[in-house]
Amino acid sequence: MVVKVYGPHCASTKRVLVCLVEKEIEFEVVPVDVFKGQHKDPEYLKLQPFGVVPVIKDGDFTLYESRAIMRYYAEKYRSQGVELLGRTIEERGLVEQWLEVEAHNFHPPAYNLVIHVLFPQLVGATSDPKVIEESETKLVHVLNIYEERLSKSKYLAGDFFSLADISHIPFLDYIVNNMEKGYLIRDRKSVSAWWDDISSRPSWKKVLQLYRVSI
Ligand SMILES: N[C@@H](CCC(=O)N[C@@H](CS)C(=O)NCC(=O)O)C(=O)O
Repeated sequence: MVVKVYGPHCASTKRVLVCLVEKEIEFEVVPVDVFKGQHKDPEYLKLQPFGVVPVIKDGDFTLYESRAIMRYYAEKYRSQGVELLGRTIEERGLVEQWLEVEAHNFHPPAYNLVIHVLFPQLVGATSDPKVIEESETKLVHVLNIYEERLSKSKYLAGDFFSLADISHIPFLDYIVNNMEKGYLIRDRKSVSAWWDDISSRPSWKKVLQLYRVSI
């Protein structure tokens, strides 16, 4: 059964797509144009009632929330493709810890920067300098903690690539390549080396090449 992935051009969806590529899972994409408001169409809301992308359909099974989708496929296809959940219960615990850190500490200020720095450039949305300043301060604090962690281990959860690393890629890409805020990464030696490593994986290159246009 080929997995259907809705809204491939959005950053949260790319998190899912990288996971599918790493797990060697066949998928097809269904375009959802958020600029045209297609994510609020009644038919789409039947799949994702909160009106955001992504959502996946796997036969009769529907699932939304990008991190939940990644966890689902990493578990379902445990023995296929790259192992993304760690090999021991402790490694799994650390993968979960850093996935939570990504969702609750990294993502909110990174998302606010995208909304207030990148979106105004792309679609003329309004920008609040106070939000930009506060978000950058929060992100600096988070990235200083990452620097400490990554000076001791190659990846966030340990010396193995995992879902925790994947989850950061799309928004880090915005920060480094789309918002002229690459210094946040490049000023931190270990974070910078980690970014170079995870962003040069064939899975991310493939997703970027296929679905580069993103918001
Ligand atoms: N927690 C959700 C968030 C998804 C999300 O924010 N998607 C954005 C695109 S990256 C979206 O659909 N934005 C449109 C909107 O908020 O109206 C997930 O991880 O799946």
